[in-house]
Order: sequence, then structure tokens, then C-alpha cells
Amino acid sequence: MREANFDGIVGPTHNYGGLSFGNLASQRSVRAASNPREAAKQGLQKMKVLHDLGVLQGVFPPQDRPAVDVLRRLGFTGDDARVLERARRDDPRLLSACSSASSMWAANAATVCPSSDSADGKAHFTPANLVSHFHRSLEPPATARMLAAIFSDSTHFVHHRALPAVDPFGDEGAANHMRVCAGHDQPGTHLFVYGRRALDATATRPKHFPARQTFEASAAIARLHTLDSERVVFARQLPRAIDAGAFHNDVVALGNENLLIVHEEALVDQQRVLWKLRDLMNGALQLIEVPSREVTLAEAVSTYLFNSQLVTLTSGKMALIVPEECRDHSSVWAYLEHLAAEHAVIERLLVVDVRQSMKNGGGPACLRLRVVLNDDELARVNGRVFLDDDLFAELVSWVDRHYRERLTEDDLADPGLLEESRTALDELTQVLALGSIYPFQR
Ligand code: SUG
Repeated sequence: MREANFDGIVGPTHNYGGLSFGNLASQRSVRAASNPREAAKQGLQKMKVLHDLGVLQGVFPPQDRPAVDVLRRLGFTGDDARVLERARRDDPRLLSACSSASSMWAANAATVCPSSDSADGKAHFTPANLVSHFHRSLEPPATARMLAAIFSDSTHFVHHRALPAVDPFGDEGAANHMRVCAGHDQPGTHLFVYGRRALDATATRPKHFPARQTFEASAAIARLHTLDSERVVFARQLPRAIDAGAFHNDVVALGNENLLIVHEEALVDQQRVLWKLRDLMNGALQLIEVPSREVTLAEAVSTYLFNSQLVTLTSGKMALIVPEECRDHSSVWAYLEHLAAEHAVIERLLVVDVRQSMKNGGGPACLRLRVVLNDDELARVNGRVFLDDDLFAELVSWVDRHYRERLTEDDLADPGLLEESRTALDELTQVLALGSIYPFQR
């Protein structure tokens, strides 16, 4: 079995809407001018780094934005240009939400469990409903169609419907799910991290920011994916971590195979949870608990150290791919260098520039969805979705031809932007050979 990382390609409408309450970077960047071309190229460059390391790197196309169909559903009428203009005039925030390129953060696209861990021997996918934020709640229908098109073979892949799109089942996908295992081809233990119990009126919540993932949602996914309940662990995010800006667990914890790196202030009853994982892993778990005196929660959130990608190399050792913001911070960088020096399993420490995404609170790990596949399943993946040098070059040239270098809130109603985006996406579906299996519904 191998792990593939599928990254969401940044869409042509990438902008800073300040749409995610509780995501400090998103709120801080509100109304800043974005550079969609640079954003998309930074994402592609990161994928190329992974590909060059020998990691199987896939791509997901962006979604169709601005979502004119949603604006129509919300009462704006006329042709597309009129709909956009009326939305801009009456409710620019709504237009911004309907224009977000947020599907780039593929870690929130779905929860995926490999066939080796399910009772029916199939790989399971559940698109996240992302109900906690309106702009993200627009993603699931297209995400579901895309996943079903790329992983269509029903003898190997099972697709569940997104959970009911209501607050008690708030689900944010793989950003709150970790699979711990001795190796990708070994049985996994699944750690589901949730922010709150929605159906327990007495349960406490974070004081300031929303707890996006509910226990009820995590438990439903574990059931749907037919995981062995003995190998499932539920843990609650520390409310203090959410209030410090850790809106997803992947802002304070990361892992790969048997290595788990977790901030000291990530989970409620953290020691009990870690003991349980250790126990289930029969001593094979390598745990690095990062103390707050080394890296504070605030530093974890501002540098996204824990949103690094930890991947297995062909040597069997691992690489840690961290965002530039970590190198900019002297003590965090010193800590990372120390970590790599102390732990022989971390063979390489690489830095990537995804600043355009980071300004919206999306680091290297947010941009990718992990899918562990065996050879048979891999052979059944549809489309030209795996990156190689040719596809990389074609995608860079495609971005250069279609993407703007500057976008502000005022540009979102420009019918020219809608036209350019649609042309770009139509061409992309041809490049990725997805045209017939994943047509746009406009
Ligand atoms: O859902 N930002 C995304 C970032 C997602 C990060 N994902 C993971 N941690 N896995 C979010 O908050 C900001 C959009 C804006 O403000 O324009 C945004 O949606």
C-alpha cells in the first residue's frame, strides 16, 4: 500500500474574504489583495517537491466559482453579470463567500480510510459537509461528484453521502482524523479529534471561537467506514487550543505511520489518549510531544509548524515539509532543526513557500488529502490526476495563461473574471482527462 497526497489546485478566484471566524490568518487578511497566479504556482511547486521526493502526488481540480447558481438560489436574478452585480451591491460579503477558492484545502474535502482497515475490504470516502462556515458549506456537492468520478470503481471504493448538513454533525474531514500505523501497509489505528459534543447540552465549548468538528460527526464516520471499534480512538481538542486559533487538529498535531508529533496543549486528557494509542500500537508508536515552553500555542498557530507534511521516503525514513513561516521564526526554526537532528527517522527537513494560502490559514498539510491505496486500487484511479514532470509543466503554463496576478473584493463581480475562470476550468478538465466523468454543473 502507498500513500498518495491529492492537493487541491488553487482556483482563479483565490481571494481574502476574512470568511473564517476562529481562523486568525483569514481574519487578519480580510480585504488584502490576493495573487491567484502566485497562489496556484506555489501550490504546484509544493506538489513538485513532493513528487521529486518520490511521493505519489495527485491533483484535484478547483471548483467553479463565483458560484452564480448559489447566488440565484439566494434570490439574485438576471443573467450572470446581473446576478454578480446585484450581489456586489446588496451583499458584498455574500459575493465574497460565493467566490472563495476554499476547495484548495483538500484536507477538508473528505475523510478517507484505506481498504486494509475496513470490515468490507474497501476504501471508504465521506465528503465533509463543512457546515460551520457558509463559504465552505458550498463545497460538498462538487467534492462528492469529483471523488466519485476519480475513484469510481465500486468493487474497491465506497462513497458515503456527506453527513446531514446541520450543526450537530459538523464535519471538517481529514483535518481532524489521523491514521497511526506501523507502516502504510499495516493495520491502522484511527484517531478522530472533535471540538465538542453537540447533543450534550451540558458539554463545555471554547469561549471565543467555534468548535467545528462534532463528536457525533466523527463517530458517524467511524461507523460508516466500518472501522474496527477496537482500533478507533476519539479525542477532544483542548478548548484553549481552539481559542488560540487551532480551528482544526492539524494545526497542533501531525503524524505519519508510527510517528506522531503533537503539541502539549492539543487534546483534553492528552496523556490518556496517548497511552491508548501506545497500547494499540504495541509499543511501536514514536511520540514527540512538543512542550509549550519550546513552542507556544500562539507560535504553533502563527508558524503552522504542525501543519507540515510528514511523508515516507523511498528510503523508509521520513521528510518533514514545513512552511516558510517556520524558517522566519528563529526559535521555531531552531526547534525544528533540533527535532530533525534528534530523530533519525526525520531524514530531511524541507521548506516550501505557500504564503498565499497561509494568509488564509491554509498550510502545506491543509492543501492535501491523503489516500492510502494498494496497487489494484491505484490502477483504478480515473483521470490524469497524478503529477509527473509533463503534467507539472502543463499546469504551470495553464496557470500563466489564465490566472490574474491581483484580485480584490471589487473584482469579484467582474463578469470577465467569471468568464476567465470558466474557460480555465473547462481547459483544465481536458488536461486532467476528467471532462466526460466530472462535467461542471452550471
Ligand atoms: O476553513 N480558510 C480555510 C483554511 C482551511 C485550513 N485547513 C486545514 N487546517 N486543514 C478555513 O478556515 C479562509 C477563506 C477566506 O477568508 O477568504 C478559509 O476558508
